[in-house]
Amino acid sequence: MTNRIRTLLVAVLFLGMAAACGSSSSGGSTGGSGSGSGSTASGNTVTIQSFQFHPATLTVKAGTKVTFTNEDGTPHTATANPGSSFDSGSLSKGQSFTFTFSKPGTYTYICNFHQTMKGTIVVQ
Ligand SMILES: [Cu+2]
Repeated sequence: MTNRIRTLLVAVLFLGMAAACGSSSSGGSTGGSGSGSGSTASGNTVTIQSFQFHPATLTVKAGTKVTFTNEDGTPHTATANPGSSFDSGSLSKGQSFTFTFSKPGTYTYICNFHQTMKGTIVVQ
């Protein structure tokens, strides 16, 4: 009886250690390969999806027209914050807003409805 319990305990401990090792190693490998699809990108479009701006940081050259498109069923905005350089107003699903960034600088913006949504446009 006692031996059986001890065997069970050892088995449980062993399984627990194996599980811990497995999860830590797989987490490390996904972190490494995931860097390729980082949130910084070039181009001239920002997609609003799943309550996030994609890419979170977009780098463009001065004079670039940037288009923000909402793909969520929920209305969102792209609103300069701090500052008042641009404001898309409420964008329903499928609607987009285009703004020309003519002056170099770093423009941070939020969604007025969900102020935890943050994005950055870097104008070079
Ligand atoms: Cu929003």
